[in-house]
Amino acid sequence: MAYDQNNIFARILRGDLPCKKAFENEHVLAFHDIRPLAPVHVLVIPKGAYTSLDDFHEKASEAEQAALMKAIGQVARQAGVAAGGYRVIANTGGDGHQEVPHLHFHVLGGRPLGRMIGRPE
Ligand code: DGP
Repeated sequence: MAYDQNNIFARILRGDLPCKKAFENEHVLAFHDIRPLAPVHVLVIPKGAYTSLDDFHEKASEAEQAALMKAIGQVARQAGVAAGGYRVIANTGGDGHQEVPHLHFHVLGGRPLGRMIGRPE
């Protein structure tokens, strides 16, 4: 899938749309989800134009890949959920119900999150 330069997270990265920033470095931006599903719900994204995890693994540098992984841990610690536990989710593609076509990790915590996914109906 070609990268859509006008997806919402690309616009946030360009500064065209506001976000409530949680963390930033050279390769990564993290900000609070606009529709939080838990007391802590932060989205961690690479600054590079990658649609999905596959795209990221194929094209991103080692430095970008390491920075994203490290940032997820930093965000969890900074948000105060590292000790109590949290969940990291990367919805990917159609079956994964990915809404925004820019790679992002959801970091969720601050309450018991229940089982990973519901059973199919
Ligand atoms: P996903 O289904 O994994 O692609 O989830 C996309 C998430 O992005 C969803 O939880 C809501 C969030 N989101 C959508 N638009 C915006 C926005 O403009 N700002 C912020 N902060 N989050 C957004």
